[in-house]
Amino acid sequence: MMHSLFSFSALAALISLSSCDSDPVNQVTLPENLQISALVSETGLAEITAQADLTNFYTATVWTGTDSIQFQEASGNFSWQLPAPGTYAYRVRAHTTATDFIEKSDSLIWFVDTSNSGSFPSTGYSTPTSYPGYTLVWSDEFSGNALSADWVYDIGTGNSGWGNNELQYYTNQNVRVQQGVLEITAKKEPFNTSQYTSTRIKTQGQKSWKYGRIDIRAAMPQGQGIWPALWMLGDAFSSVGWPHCGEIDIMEMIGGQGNNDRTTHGTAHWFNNGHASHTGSKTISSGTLADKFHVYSIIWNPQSITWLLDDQVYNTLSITNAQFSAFHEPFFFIFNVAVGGNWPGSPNASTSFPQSMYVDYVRVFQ
Ligand SMILES: [Ca+2]
Repeated sequence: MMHSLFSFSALAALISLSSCDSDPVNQVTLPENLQISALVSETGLAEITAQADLTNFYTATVWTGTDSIQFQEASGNFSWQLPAPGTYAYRVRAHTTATDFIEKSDSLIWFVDTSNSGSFPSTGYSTPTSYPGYTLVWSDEFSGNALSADWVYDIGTGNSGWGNNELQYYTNQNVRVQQGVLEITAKKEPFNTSQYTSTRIKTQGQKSWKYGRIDIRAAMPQGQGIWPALWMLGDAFSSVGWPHCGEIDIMEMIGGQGNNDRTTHGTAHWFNNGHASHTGSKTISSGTLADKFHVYSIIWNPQSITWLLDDQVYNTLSITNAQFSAFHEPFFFIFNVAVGGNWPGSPNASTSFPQSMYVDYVRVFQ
């Protein structure tokens, strides 16, 4: 998609003063009616077009941080490959001579639309439907066109943004099941007192499990302030609260640049004279966790919880000590996409909305 940028900036005309007003040979005829426009392709090729009357040639300056690049063309047509997505100030001058000109300024914006709503990856890692020594005791392959009765919703903003000062309002509308996948979408749209909406589903009161191998094949959203999570809480949450009930985060991602969009965090939270936690993380070598499906797994047994990304172990917690009693009770699933909050921070201008998390399947083997 091409993005058209038209200048509305004020004309800044610089008039070269003659040294002697009475000398007719020093009178300067300046260009008139300078119009500038620019297009930036989705690959970052910037094309600036300038036109003015009474002009002999044009110069353009594009700023890249503290550096600038100058161009001169008789035609008024400039093209340049921008080095990276972002916003670049530029200025065009229409000249009669090198020192006699009028000018206008505007910005080149190379915007990369990373919104992934309605479009999930066709490739990625996958895992088998059976393992030696295990029985598949429950799964959701999301092969219908609606959520099954195993899932219910958390609605609203929770207490203090679900305890994390998250920004989204959870509705039962930002979710769909189609083409074999569950899609949960974070949108930038005002709703009640929130500026974002999303959905959080859970099996609380419907289905819960103690121990097993759990595989979740999913493709992530991405971007600063986007916080998808595939996780579990102990059934005791409703009676003893958090963190006494225990929490197992099979996958959390804190979206954003650098390694954020390519790192999964696997964490356990529990109570041990206060909140205790244990985290491990795994960063893929290239791309982001949105590019392909990956399988986020735990192997949870009476001895330990082990976290895997695409069958590669990256974190283990021994749970045999008495402080880990919560992890020897049933847990239910929660799948959600949060926006903002204490851990990721807020979205910024680089964050594309809407952003969707796709889940191809969740399987519990015991
Ligand atoms: Ca599926």
